[in-house]
Amino acid sequence: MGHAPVQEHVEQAMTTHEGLASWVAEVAALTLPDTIRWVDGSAQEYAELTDQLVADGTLTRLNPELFPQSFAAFSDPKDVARVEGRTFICSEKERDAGFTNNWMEPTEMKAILNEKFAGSMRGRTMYVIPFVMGPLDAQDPKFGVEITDSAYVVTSMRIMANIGAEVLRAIEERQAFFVPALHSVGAPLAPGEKDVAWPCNEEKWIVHFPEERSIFSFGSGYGGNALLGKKCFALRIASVMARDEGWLAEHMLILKLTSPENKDYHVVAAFPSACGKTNLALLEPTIPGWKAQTLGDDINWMRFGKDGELRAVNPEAGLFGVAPGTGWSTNPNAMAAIAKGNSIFTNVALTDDGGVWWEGMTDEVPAHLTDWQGNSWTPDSETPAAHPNSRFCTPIDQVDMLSPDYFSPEGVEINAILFGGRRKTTIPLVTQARDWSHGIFMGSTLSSETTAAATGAVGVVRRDPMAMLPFIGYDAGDYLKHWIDLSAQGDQARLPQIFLVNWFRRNSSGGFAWPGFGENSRVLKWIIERIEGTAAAVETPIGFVPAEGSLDLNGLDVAASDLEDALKVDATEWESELAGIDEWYERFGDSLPAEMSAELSSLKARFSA
Ligand code: GTP
Ligand code: SPV
Ligand code: MN
Repeated sequence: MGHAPVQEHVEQAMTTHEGLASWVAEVAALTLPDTIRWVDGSAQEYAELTDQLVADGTLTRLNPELFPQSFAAFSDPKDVARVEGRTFICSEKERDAGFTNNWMEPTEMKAILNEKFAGSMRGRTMYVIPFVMGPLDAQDPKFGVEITDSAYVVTSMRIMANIGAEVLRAIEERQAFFVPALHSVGAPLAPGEKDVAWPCNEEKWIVHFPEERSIFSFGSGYGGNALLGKKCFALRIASVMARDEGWLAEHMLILKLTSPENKDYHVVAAFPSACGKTNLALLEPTIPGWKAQTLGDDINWMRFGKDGELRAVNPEAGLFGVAPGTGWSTNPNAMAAIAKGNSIFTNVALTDDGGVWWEGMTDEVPAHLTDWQGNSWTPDSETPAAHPNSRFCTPIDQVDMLSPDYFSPEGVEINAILFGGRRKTTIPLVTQARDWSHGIFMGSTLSSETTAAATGAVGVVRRDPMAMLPFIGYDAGDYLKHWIDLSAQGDQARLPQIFLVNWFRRNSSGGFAWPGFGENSRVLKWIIERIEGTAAAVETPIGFVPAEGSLDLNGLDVAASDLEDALKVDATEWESELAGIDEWYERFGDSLPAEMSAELSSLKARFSA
């Protein structure tokens, strides 16, 4: 196959942005696709691509009476999650990637990537997707262009980001900088070779060059590895931009709360992958008089406003949520958004009437399903019907409780920052930090049991600073220092209060000590009342915890022993926790900010006092 047809297509679709035109030509010459298609983002194009994916067997069209305009995809069983071990930050200096990232010398990595991408799109269409993360009318919109050989990626990107012709025009008009993000499933087709439903490669490379702000992803079609606007751009590359430009790119939800007194508050929360962000973001409060609206469920870009207030925007346009556990009783707002259709499900189970199902969707388990691997499934089957990391991909504007401020390029002022993890022991339901510096310490020592969102062991406790362990695009110590230094830009009196939460502590019989989900509104109420100075708290070595009677438990049916299990600060548990923190901080070496080691010393001193 020669290059001539490719060149022809490039010339036809030539953009007036020279950098983009030459990058597209360069990628085409390397990857050798059959055709190039510039993605315009239209509904017609989406219909055409989904039709084609259905014909190819990648997508299954769902029963439109149950899920209008919705599809299910089933991945290769070896391509179901992010691959942290295959993810690299290739900064010029190894030191700048830090101990939390895999690193390789950039020219060495480029040589490997050149070899991997050479001819990798043979027999396929190369799609060019202009996109913007966050509002197009932002002061400094963050543009990207993803090149991919996967139509599944194109259709998913259309849900997750603002893509297409209008964005391309904006890039051209400004001759704007864009993050080049190259993706290939790494499965070239020989002439006449029949494609598989989910092409991918055994070998995966998810690579970031932070100084040139570029992304290369090879071998996987799974969300976090392939929808490059999301984790690769909006967290890893954006965290580096944020360091250089004085803002924050965080793995956080954004939630608006209105009190019975009609006062508005905004809360952001950083929980590791599959630890409850989407659920808290779409909270349905169980306590009377409180209202919740969402602004975002996964990624939050924050900067200080002109009055020293911390402001947040969500750069995404969709939800890429964990399906299992999402049900009408636990998360009715997500279910209602999904029920409107226009969604792509990945690795869920199919019902016999052409709908989808996953563990926890309904209390009643269907008598028969087709599981995510295409096998007949009954409640007696020994494996889950849906993969534990199965996902729904749904436009965020289908969420009824979406705050109108989601669309505001200025974002919203933040009153509270929550850090949280999935811990069976040790970490109480809620703890208020003593002050800002102590709050950053809480974030820096955040820990959680690993989940199915990344490949590898599940249920192992690991430190996950600010829930950003897999997403910090530079040295982790520098990242903590950036949090500390940046706050000097803010009005100190307006800095958000910081809290540590844990919905996942277990009782003595191994069950969840706290009911969670909508009942988490009770914890949010206490948090707001702490900000207002009206809720009582007890000072402990680790911070302020609810005083007896200060947490609103009206109408909640929870055993006193469970409550105690959820709330207690246990000195023995903390003894091993302190040892864990010691070990964690040692790994930072010289790059641990002095402020953080001072916080650890004070914590130890408070325990010995
Ligand atoms: P990512 O999209 O991977 O970043 O995850 P996330 O943080 O948005 O997690 P999500 O809200 O999707 O929750 C992951 C899992 O935790 C789901 O199975 C939920 O049902 C479960 N979960 C969420 N909130 C709670 C809670 O308050 N209590 C309990 N017990 N489980 C919860
Ligand atoms: C996560 O793993 O934190 C996710 C899903 O939000 S993914 O976008 O696939 O990374
Ligand atoms: Mn996430």
